[in-house]
Amino acid sequence: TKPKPIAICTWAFTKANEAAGKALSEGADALTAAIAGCEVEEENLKNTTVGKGGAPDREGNVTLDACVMNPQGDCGAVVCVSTITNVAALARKVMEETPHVMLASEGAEEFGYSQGFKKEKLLTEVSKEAWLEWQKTSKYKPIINIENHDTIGMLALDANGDIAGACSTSGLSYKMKGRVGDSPIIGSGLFIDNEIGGAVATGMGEEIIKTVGSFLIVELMRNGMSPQEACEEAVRRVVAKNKNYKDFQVAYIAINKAGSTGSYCIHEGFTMMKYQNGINEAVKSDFHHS
Ligand code: SD4
Repeated sequence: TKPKPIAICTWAFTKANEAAGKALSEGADALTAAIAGCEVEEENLKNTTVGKGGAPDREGNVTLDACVMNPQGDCGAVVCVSTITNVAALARKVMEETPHVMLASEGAEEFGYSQGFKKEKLLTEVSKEAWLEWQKTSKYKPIINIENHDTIGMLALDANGDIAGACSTSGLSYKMKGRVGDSPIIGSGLFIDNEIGGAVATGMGEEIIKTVGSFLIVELMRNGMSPQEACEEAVRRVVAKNKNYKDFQVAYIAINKAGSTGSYCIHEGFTMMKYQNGINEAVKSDFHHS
């Protein structure tokens, strides 16, 4: 028997996860539901790590990264987008309407306008002021779990039992101009194999890319691990490769075909949201280091 539809996402994005979960209950396919969840945070001006209102790079430009992957194994991504809010939906258009997987900066933006996306200013007054304040010291040290809102990674299992995912971020605050993290990189920030399951990441993108975290988790599940065991092993790989792991956060969530879910992170403070059967719950993640 098929599991009941499930939506899970990174961090305590209650509304986003509920939007995805409800969409699934109303019959949406997994990819549509995952993108609907991301849109809630992309449009939330108070979230300074996703979409409009995101923290800018060192030079004051907000640049967004996103990717999506569907149950057929198709994927799409956009990187360094500075004028369009709904970048997960834009990544879907790249997947569906172009012969490519990834478009960057102006190319992605121009393609977006041609698809009906609005040109917008993404830097809000609040984010601008925080950036001006940061400029006084210009210390570049990403802070662990600064707030309870961060990159959104969504995984959805729909009524057909199909799995899809989406990931959307403004990246690390005050990053170098042109810096791209793991979130739009298929296999690192997100990976789906509809025969096995899916995984999505949040945290220090450089470390996630180095260990190809989301692909690793799906492969570990293929070899028999539960989503929980696979997330734990992927975090262990990051920790084993970088002795400075106490200074950054990496967190993963995963789901398998049977509807089991898992989450794990380096440092205490990460939460996964899970929506199933009309119940939206926050699941505190276990962690490697205290
Ligand atoms: C990045 N992984 O750009 C993203 C940032 C993030 O929670 O997840 N913040 O590296």
